[in-house]
Amino acid sequence: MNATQVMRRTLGPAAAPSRLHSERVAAILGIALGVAFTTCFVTGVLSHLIQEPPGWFQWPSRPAGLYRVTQSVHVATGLASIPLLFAKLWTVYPKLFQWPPFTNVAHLIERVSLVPLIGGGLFELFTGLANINQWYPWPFNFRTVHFAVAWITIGALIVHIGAKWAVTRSALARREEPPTPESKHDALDRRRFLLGVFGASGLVTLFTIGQTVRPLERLTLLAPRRPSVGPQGFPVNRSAAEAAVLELARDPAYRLTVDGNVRRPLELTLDDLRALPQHEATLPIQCVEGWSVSQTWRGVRVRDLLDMADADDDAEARVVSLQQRGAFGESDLNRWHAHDRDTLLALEVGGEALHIDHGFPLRLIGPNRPGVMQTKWVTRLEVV
Ligand SMILES: Nc1nc2c(c(=O)[nH]1)N[C@H]1C(S)=C(S)[C@@H](COP(=O)(O)O)O[C@H]1N2
Ligand SMILES: [Mo]
Repeated sequence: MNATQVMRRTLGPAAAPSRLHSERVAAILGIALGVAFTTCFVTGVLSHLIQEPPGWFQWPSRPAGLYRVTQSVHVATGLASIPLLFAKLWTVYPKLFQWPPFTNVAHLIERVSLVPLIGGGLFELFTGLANINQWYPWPFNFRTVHFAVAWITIGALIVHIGAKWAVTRSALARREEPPTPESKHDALDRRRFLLGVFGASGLVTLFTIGQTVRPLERLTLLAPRRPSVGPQGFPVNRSAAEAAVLELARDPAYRLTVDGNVRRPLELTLDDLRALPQHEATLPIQCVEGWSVSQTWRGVRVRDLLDMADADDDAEARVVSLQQRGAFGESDLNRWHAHDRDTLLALEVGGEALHIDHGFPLRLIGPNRPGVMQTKWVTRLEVV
């Protein structure tokens, strides 16, 4: 084959329909994408439920590292899907412009469902990628819209799988006809193409997963965060300056208030807090954006404070930050989280007082929670 032929084979579907655009390649990529999207969807819905629990849902505080796994899988499967989705679109795009556009009603429905499927898939991957880079080039709330479009995309995916089930099965089951030199060549091309695509997907994973798998940190070439870079050796999601709490956090008049539905409200200075029994726990921060890091924290157990304030045994609590604006200024502790032995209002990390960017004077840290619910600069524990 000369160079022009190679070009035509790879770029010119209209000229000579390349075998790379074959049903078999489309089917294999489709299965990989189906698995990745479904995994990403399930872990994403879970993360959403944890952050905005409906009445029937209570996320447990154990196992302590479970959310670290599910959210790392969410971000990793999303990132790995990017090369898969583009390869799939490239494989099928001659069919997207076929004429006539549909032949019967079932075919029409199948084709119409491609709009939310492709549009939704591209939208989810783009907004997710922008979010982990903390780039918000849109006017809407990321999580609400990312969640809504996930349902649209997965709905369209189910329709698509239903419509393509038979084609996929026969494309995968088809026995090779007696090989000619030409067909052997095509098979080799297809195999190389698929290897390239899965290789790209694997490399994306390898070069980003170090943001959460510590031994691979040095390979973190594509992820925005490295788990050992930041004050006290780990990342900061939002600094004290960005949250506009520098003065409040250093104010000698700082107090922790424990109030709400309690029989003995408390007001504690920093020295009061330091004089209480201290407890140590090694727990991860798992940011929803994909990075995570485990640290050893020391501070006062939330359940001890609830006992001191004489709250009910199954009390739930809201943790409130000094931070006035922005969405992360408070978080809720359900029954399990409020009473877990390792849910702390921490004063120290790694044997030092908290850096102000990590939440000095006091931060929440508890097992099995999204990073965004590990509230920093805590000033109030309101029993609800
Ligand atoms: N008050 C307040 N607490 C907060 C945040 C915030 O913006 N404001 N960010 C949260 C997020 S998204 C994460 S991942 C963790 C990160 O903690 P770190 O900055 O100490 O690493 O803090 C959480 N606590
Ligand atoms: Mo986060």
